[in-house]
Parts: sequence; structure tokens; C-alpha cells
Amino acid sequence: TDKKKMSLTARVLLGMCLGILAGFIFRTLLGDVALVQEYVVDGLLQVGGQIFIASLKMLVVPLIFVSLVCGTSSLKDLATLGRLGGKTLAFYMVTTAIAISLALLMGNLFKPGEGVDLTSAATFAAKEAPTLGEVIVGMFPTNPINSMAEGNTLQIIVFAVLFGIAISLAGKPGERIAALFSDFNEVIMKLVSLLMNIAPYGVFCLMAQLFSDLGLDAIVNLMEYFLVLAGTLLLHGLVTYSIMFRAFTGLNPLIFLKKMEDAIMFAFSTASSNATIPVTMETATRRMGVDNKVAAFTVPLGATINMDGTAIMQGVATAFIAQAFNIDLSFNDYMMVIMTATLASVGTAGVPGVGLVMLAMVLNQVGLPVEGIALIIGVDRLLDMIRTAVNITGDSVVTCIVGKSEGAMDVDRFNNPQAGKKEE
Ligand code: DAS
Repeated sequence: TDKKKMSLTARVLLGMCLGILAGFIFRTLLGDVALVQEYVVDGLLQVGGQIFIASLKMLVVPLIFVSLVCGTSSLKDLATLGRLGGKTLAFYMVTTAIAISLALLMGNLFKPGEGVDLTSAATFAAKEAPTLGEVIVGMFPTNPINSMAEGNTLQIIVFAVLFGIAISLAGKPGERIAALFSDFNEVIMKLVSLLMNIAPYGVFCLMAQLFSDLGLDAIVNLMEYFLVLAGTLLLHGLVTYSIMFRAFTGLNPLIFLKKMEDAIMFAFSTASSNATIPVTMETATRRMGVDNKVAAFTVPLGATINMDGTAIMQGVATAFIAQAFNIDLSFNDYMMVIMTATLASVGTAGVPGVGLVMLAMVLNQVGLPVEGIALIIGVDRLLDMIRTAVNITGDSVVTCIVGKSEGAMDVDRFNNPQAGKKEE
């Protein structure tokens, strides 16, 4: 039949909306039906959601390794790699610094923490923030297989880059291996496309389970904090990135945001930058037209070290907790917050809830009561979903900027609305 088939985006969006609706029904109308809670919410939906996330995570390690070896081995000289790496790191650090400065500004402008009751204080074990030395040494794998088994993204990136360089310098044997990785990469991307077809059902399960548990009353109590944070995330995600995108690529940011729809929905649903890597990669290469040799480097690196949304949460949450406990932070304290938040984000992978772990490090560093996190944990899940979407959008903006500046972006493909769009 030639009936218009719904695009994957439309089906995922439908799954999301139906999931949220089902969640409300399970929570309001069926909240005290034990059977439904046990066998549907904590049974069927939980299993469905976990299978979906597992199917995405399953691809992350092979995709990062294969696409990065494929990309690096196709670079003709080490100078290109150095320039690529330098630009990427510079843009990631600048966008994160802008993000957290914006957050501290908004947090002090709107003062969401004033007059908050501190009844729900609890203890929080804060880990020490890693030092720069620890972060750098931690990037080098002692056993690459172990790095892959553990899913240590930074170590996999370092090994894949070195392995790719060796391939490009190894003459005939290198050419044979490079050809093998190029075919391997095509197969892995085909697997990504196949697995994306279960997304509508996976997103339905994730949203239904989340909204059957999520108490919106928690948001009511923390409405100011929620609104200031969500507002700053949207400001950064829509305005800062659009200005940067336009300024550095000269291309239309609205086309960029429209083409980000799949990746944003996956990031929002999974609240995991890492799990979204396969979709962010496919979006950057197939829909935005960025060459794999750039995207294979910038996307996995960004998912690990570039978390603008998380940095924004840490800025607003720090201001909120300082206000709630009536503690005045000095200018130096705020500089320490910016440095610690940026450093903490480098060392941690993009998985659900990691932002709160890093927040504990930041609060510890500036001497704020870490138990303040207990005040905001009730609304963090929904905010985690929004900030993860901002995190991967930041990664994609820098991917396009670096790709365009390296002449490794097919602008016609970018301007073609149908390019790489997933039909049934
Ligand atoms: N969920 C994290 C991510 O995947 C962000 C966070 O926890 O702040 O990027």
C-alpha cells in the first residue's frame, strides 16, 4: 500500500505521549490496584524499558571503537588530528563555561532557594572531585579489552585513536585493516538503524513507568527551582547554541534543531548521553552530513566530557542550596564551582543521575552542605531528562562547527530536510 508511512520521529513522539498518558492513568485511576502496579508497571513496563536501553547501550562500545578507528585511520596526517582535537576540546570547554556562568547568573538573579524549608535534610556521601592529573592518567587504558568491558568511554577513545593512527602509518597491512573497519562501520550503523525501530515501544514503556511513579507534588514544592533550571536549560539549548551554530557554521540553526529531533527524544527518554550515542552519531552523519572522521571523534568524546546541561544544573543547584542554607558565596567560591563542575564533568560518563553525583563533588569543594541535595532529588529525574537532551545537543553543535571548519560537512545534505530521515 502506498499510504504515507509514519516516520520514526512521529512514532517515537506518539510512543512518548501515549506513555505519559498511560503513566498518569496508572498513577491516578489504578494507583492502588496492586496487580497493575506489580505486573504492569513494575513488570511489563520495567522490562520493556530496560530492554530498550540495553539495546542502545549494547551498541555503544563497538560503535565508538569501530567508527573512531575508521575515522582516525582515514585522517591523512597527524596535524589534522591535532587540529581536530584542539578545536573540539576548546569548543567543549567554552560552551560548558558559558553554560555554568549563565546558570550562576540566573540562580542569583531569581534566588529560587530563598525561604525554602530545610525539613527533608539527609546525609549524602560526597566523593572527592578528581584532580586534573587523575583525569588525564585515567584516560590511558592499561588493558583495552577491560576498558571495553567496563564501557570506559575515554579509555576506548584513546585506544581507538592510537590504533587508528597506527593503521594509517602501517602501509599495505594498514590499508587492509582500514578497509575492514570501514565495512564493519557500515554494518554497525545498519544495526543502529534496525534497533531504532523498537524505540517507539521502548519510549512508551519508559515514559509510562516514569509518570506512574513521578509525583508532580514534588515539583510544586520546588516550583521555583524547577522553573529557573528548566528555563536556563531551554535558554542555553535554544538561544546560545543557535547563536553559536549560526556564527561558526553560517548555516540555519532552525534546520539543525529540527534534525536533532530523534536524538533529543532519545536523550530525553533515556536520560543517558551514552545510550544516545548511536542516535547522535547517526544524526550527525546521516542527517547533518558531517563526515564520520569528525563525528566519530566528537560525539563519543562529547557524551563523556561535554555536559552543558549538567553544568547548568550544578550552577543553579549550588545557588539554590547556598540560598536555602543562607550561605553567601564569594566570587572565588563561584570560580571554584565553575572549575570543579567542568573538571567533574570530564571524568564521568553520561548515564542517568550522574549529575547529582558530580553536584555532591562541587558542593563538597566549596564547603556547602552536601545534604542540600536531598532538597532537590525529588524533581531531579525529569530535570535529568531535559539536561541530557541539552548535553547531546551541545555535542552535536560542536560536531557541526568542527566538521564545517574542517571542510568535512556535506552542506547540501544538511540543507536537505529528507536526508537520512528514517522511514518505516
Ligand atoms: N544523565 C546525564 C547524561 O547522560 C546528565 C546528568 O545526569 O546530569 O548526560
